[in-house]
Amino acid sequence: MISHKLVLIGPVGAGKTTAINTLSGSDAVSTDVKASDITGNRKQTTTVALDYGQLTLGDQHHIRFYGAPGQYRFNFMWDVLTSDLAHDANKCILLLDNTRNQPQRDLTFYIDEFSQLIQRTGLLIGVTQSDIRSEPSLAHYQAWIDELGIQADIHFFDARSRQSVLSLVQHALTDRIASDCWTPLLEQSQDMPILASSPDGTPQEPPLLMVNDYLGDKLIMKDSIVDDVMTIKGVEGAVLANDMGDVLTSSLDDPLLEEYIGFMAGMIPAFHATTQFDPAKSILIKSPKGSSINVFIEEDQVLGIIANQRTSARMLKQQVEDMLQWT
Ligand SMILES: Nc1nc2c(ncn2[C@@H]2O[C@H](COP(=O)(O)OP(=O)(O)OP(=O)(O)O)[C@@H](O)[C@H]2O)c(=O)[nH]1
Ligand SMILES: [Mg+2]
Repeated sequence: MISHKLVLIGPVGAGKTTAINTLSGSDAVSTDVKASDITGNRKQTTTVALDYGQLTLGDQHHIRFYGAPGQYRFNFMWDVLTSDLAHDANKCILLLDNTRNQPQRDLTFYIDEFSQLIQRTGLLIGVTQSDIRSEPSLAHYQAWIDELGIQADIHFFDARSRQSVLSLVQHALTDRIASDCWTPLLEQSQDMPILASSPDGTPQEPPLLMVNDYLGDKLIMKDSIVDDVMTIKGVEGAVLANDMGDVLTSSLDDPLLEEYIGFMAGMIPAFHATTQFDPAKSILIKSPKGSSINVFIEEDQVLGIIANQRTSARMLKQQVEDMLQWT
């Protein structure tokens, strides 16, 4: 029996747990808990440790699947997966969700976070939810990976359909498993219905999903982001301002700090106009009180977050981006 290992990575809701569950059924091990954060807008559960599943092809091939949690706050498991459990993986599969606001940012973020693993294994990209929103297209994804100088095949697929997941896995192991080994499994799964239950087997209510039109790289922050951000552990205050430096919404009771963030927001367009640098996307400053000020810039909006120093800017940014999905 020849063993193969695949690692599934990608953002919250991309379908890592669903894909492994679709393949392995009741044998799959998942560590999902009820989503208590913004993820709950999209689906009932989220992975906190990892997913595990396996598949056997006749008496020749045994495939193990490891799924990472999507949320950055559980990224200690990313290290465990890449340096231990799945350090000898044969391929890394990046799953993306076509209904998220910024699939390109997701793509860049996960390729960067898992760059060492990807260098060893190569990369395959599977994009779910294209039945809900067809844009961005495969051509968009191709252009983005070309820009990153990465080689990867890209496929739309549905993590709830066994046949669809099997053909993705077949692509991932195309240089290791002959295509005729897949025929019996693919034929058996032809008439299988789309999976409609959550990883623990309970029937799943389809979430009422509001999907925005695809806006390219534009991201719009609503006033409610300030209240949402305040629920993140380690966050002490948040301010939404425009690029003129006007404070739009704030949770701060420190007018000086508010003014300071507004001032920085107002500086940004002038800074772009007078330098040849690319527009800054984020700025991190240590505040006089020993916390850090994280400023995220989105076109004509600026979100300032005061957080304690143990909170990493990278984690904050990803959690904020998750909060801007599916609202
Ligand atoms: N409409 C549609 N739904 C899909 C498709 N693929 C997966 N889903 C649904 O999308 C959701 C994916 O959720 P999970 O599998 O928990 O996502 P995950 O990647 O494990 O997320 P985290 O563990 O939170 O990082 C489930 O509700 C699936 O039923 C697809 O192609 N189309
Ligand atoms: Mg999961």
